[in-house]
Amino acid sequence: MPIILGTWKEPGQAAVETAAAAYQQGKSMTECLEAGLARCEDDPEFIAIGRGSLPNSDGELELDASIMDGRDLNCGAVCAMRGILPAITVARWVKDKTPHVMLAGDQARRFAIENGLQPQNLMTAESVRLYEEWKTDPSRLQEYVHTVHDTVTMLGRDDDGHFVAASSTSGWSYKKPGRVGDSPIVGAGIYADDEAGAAGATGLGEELWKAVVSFRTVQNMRAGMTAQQACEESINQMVRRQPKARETSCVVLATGKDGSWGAACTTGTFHLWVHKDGQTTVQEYTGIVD
Ligand code: SD4
Repeated sequence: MPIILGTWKEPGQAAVETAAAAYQQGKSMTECLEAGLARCEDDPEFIAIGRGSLPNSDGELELDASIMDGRDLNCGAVCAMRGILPAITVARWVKDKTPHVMLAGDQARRFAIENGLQPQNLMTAESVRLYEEWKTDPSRLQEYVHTVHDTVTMLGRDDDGHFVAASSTSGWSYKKPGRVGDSPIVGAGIYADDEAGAAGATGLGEELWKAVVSFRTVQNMRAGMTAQQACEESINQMVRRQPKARETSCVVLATGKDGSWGAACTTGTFHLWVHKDGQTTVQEYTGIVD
C-alpha cells in the first residue's frame, strides 16, 4: 500500500485524494503527485496555488514548483514563472527533458510554451479584489501573514519503497517581485532519496531555506530516526538557531523507509493529509514553541 502526504487543510485533501486515485489507476508515484498538485493549481476555488492565488506586490502571480525522484536523485524545478499552468508539470519536464535542475522566470515560461502549454492570465476576480484591498496598505509588504496557505507539498512512497517529493506554490503573498522561496529549492522545500526517505517543507521559505530543512530531515532518517523524530529534530534546531522561525509558521513533513511518517512545526497549527492503508485522514499539529 502506498503512503501519500499533502499539506494544509484545504488544498491538501484534494491533492492527496487525486494522487491516491491516480495510484489506484496504476500511475507511477511521480505521475500521482503531479496530478494532485496540477488539480489544485487549476482550481480557482483554492486561494492557495496556481490560478486565483495571491500575487506579488505588482499584482502578478509568480509560481515556483519542484519534483524529486528518490530512485536516482533526479529532480526538476521552475521558479518565478508567470502565466503558466501547471507549474508542477513544467518542473517535471525540466527533470525529464533537460539536463538541468531549474529554469527561472521568463525562460521557464518560454520552455513551457515550447513544450505546448498556452500562456494564460491566472488572476481571478477574487484574487484581483484581494490584491486591490492589500494595496491600500502596502506597509504590510514586510509581513508574512500565514492566513492563506500558498503551498502544497506532497510526499509519496510506492509499494516498491520508492520515494517522490514535490511542491507547488505561489509563494509568500504580496512578495517582492522576483522573490523565490524554499519550495523550488531541492534540499530546502523538498528532498527524496530511496536510501533514506523523503521530506518536504511549507511555511516561511526564507527560514526553511536557511535550515536546508528537507535535506536535513532526510539525513536525520538516514541516521536512524523515525520520520517523526527526524521532523522534530529539524524544527527544534530551527527554533534554537533562527529567531524568526519562532514567530512564523515553519513546517517539515517526512516519510521513512520503515513506513513511518510525521510532521512538526515551529508555531501555529498545521494540518497534514495522510493516505495510508487505503484510508485518507487528516492530522493536526501544534507548534513546539506554542
Ligand atoms: C514560500 N514556503 O514561498 C512557501 C510558502 C508556503 O504555505 O509554504 N506557504 O516561502
